[in-house]
Amino acid sequence: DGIRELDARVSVCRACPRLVQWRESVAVSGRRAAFADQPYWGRPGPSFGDPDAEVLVVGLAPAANGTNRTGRMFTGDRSGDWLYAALHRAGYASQPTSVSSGDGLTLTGLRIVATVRCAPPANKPTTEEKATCAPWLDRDLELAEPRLRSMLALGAIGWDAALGAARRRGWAVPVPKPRFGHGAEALLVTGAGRRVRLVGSYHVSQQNTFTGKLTEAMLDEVIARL
Ligand code: DU
Ligand code: SF4
Repeated sequence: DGIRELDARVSVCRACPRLVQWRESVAVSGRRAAFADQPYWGRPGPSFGDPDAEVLVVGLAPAANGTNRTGRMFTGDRSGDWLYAALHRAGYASQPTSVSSGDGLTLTGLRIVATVRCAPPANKPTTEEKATCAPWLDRDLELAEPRLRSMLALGAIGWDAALGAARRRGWAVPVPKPRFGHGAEALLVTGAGRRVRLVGSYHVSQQNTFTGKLTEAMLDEVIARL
C-alpha cells in the first residue's frame, strides 16, 4: 500500500549529500560511548505509527544518537521519552516508552512524521535540505488527507513545514501566515472541504523540557486539542 511504499522509499533516500555524510559517519565512527556496541540505523527515519491516522505529529529531524541509531522516530532519546509518555497519557501510544524498533510499541490514530528525515549536524537542517525533504512530507500529507483531523507541529520548523505542505497540496491556509507559538492554532481546509486543525507546541527537546519552558501539563493540554 501507499504508506509502506513511502516508508520503504524514504528509508533509502540519499538526496542531501551533507546529511548522508553526517548520518553515516555518526553511525560508523561517531557513536556515543553508551551505544558503541550497537549497530546504528544510519539512514533516514520513516514516519511511524498508525497508517490510518487521523492525527499527524510533525517533528523537526532525527537525532544523531536517537532515530539515527534506532530507526524509529523519536526513539532512544530524551525528546522521545517526553513525547511518547505524553502520547501514552493521551491514549495514542500502547506504552509510555519507545526504546527500539523491536519493543512492541504501537500508536493508534496517530502518526509521527518529520520535516527532515536525516539527522542534521547540530540539529540544524539548511533551508535547502528542508526543501529537498519536503516531497516526503507532502506524500505523507497526501496519504493522510482523507482521514486527517488535526496536526501537532513541534516547534516553529514543524509549524512552517506543515503550513508549506498544506499550501502545496492546495489547501486553504489563512493569510497572513499564522504565527507559531505554544498553543497557536490555525484552521486549514483541504480541497475536499475537510477542516484540519493545526496546533503548535514548543518542541519536546531537552532545551525546552529541562528548562521548564515546556511542562508536561503544557504538552498534555495541546495534545488534548487534537
Ligand atoms: O507490523 P506493521 O503493520 O508492518 O507495522 C509496522 C510498524 O508500525 C510497527 O512497528 C508498529 C507500527 N504501527 C503502529 O504504530 N500502529 C498501527 O496501527 C500499525 C502499525
Ligand atoms: Fe532524503 Fe530527506 Fe534525508 Fe535529504 S533529509 S537525504 S531528502 S530523506
